[in-house]
Amino acid sequence: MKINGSRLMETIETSAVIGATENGGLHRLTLSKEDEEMRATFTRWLETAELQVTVDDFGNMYGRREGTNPELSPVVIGSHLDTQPYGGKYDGIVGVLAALEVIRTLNDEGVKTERPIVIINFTNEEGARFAPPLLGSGGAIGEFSKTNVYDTKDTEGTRFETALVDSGYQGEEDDRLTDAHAFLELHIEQGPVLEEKQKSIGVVQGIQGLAWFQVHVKGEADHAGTTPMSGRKDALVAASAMVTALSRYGNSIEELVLTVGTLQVHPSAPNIVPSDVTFTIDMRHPDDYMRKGVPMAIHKILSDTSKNYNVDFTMETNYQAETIHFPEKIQNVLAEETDALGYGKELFYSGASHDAKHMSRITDSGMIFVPSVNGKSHHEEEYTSAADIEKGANVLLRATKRLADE
Ligand code: HGY
Ligand code: MN
Ligand code: MN
Ligand code: MN
Repeated sequence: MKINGSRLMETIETSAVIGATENGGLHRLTLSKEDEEMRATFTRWLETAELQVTVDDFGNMYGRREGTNPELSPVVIGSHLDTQPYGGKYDGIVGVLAALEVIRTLNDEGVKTERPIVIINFTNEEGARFAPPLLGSGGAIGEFSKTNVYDTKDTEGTRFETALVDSGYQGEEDDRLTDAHAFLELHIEQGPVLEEKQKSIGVVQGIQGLAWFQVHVKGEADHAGTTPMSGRKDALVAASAMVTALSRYGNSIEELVLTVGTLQVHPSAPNIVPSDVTFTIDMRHPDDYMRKGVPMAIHKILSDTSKNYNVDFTMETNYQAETIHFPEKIQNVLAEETDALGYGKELFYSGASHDAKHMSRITDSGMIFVPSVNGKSHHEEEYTSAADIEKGANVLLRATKRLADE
């Protein structure tokens, strides 16, 4: 039994029209008008595949296919349909639509599984509109509450709950996923490993830990024309020195990655010395012990720099997660099914974060990677070949069926 590759690619291409940018990417922020249209289309696809559709109180969408023994806990497969502001058309989307293709194939073949199968579209995985990232899966397992959700720069100041209600995807807390036999996520690698190793399948061993910080630099507004350079408390000059110092520090430590991805200036007028700057830091490293020391080093850099530029600053941690390790059992299932299909595989840890991290808190979880050309992602040029997507979906089909019959 194999999936229908052309049907899967046609479904992906249909989804890529919703929120399409002129450079072939996607602008489909979670719970935006574009996401609302994607969710409505996805609902139609779920219903056509005879799945029972539910939505929970974080807007996560579930499609359930009954098993011959409905008492057994389900095998859950899925990912996310929301994108970065200028993202690609495969990140997250491949995982959700390949899960749908698995159901379509089982339906076509008239194959029943013992366990139910549930497919999921998680809300706000990207964290590009609301923070923290992986919000839907964190909410589904009760790790995040809606009170600690905050807007990032890309919203018109909409609150998460308002966006949920306005989009029509404010579901019920009782409809959260509470129990699963296993969770599998097919995802593009978003990095260079599979391409370098010339392999089509990644069996993911785990996900590196990370932390998100928000820094607020406090200077003093002044007239650009009358204030001498020497006496200024220029928050933007200070923040620029901080960002450069952080980049130097990130470069000095093996495997550490530090990214300042957003920066806002206030009052942001051409003839006013900036009084306030806020910026975010995304910090990642695979070693939990090593990662623990980094925030202190970052704080020292900010503190020394603030003194040199005569400004104040605050630094808040608004998200952090340990490195997680997927269970051998699931890695073995994925490796054996990949071998049975005759595909080349590589086992390694994920640099990017995924909803499977949260799902691994409640059930045996695992991930299948397919190659990203040039390792590019979170970019409109993101590309994975149809052949590799089809291979990933075939591994997902076989592993799902095997776990649903155990
Ligand atoms: O940021 C991440 O790692 C994920 O791709 N959103
Ligand atoms: Mn993703
Ligand atoms: Mn992403
Ligand atoms: Mn993900």
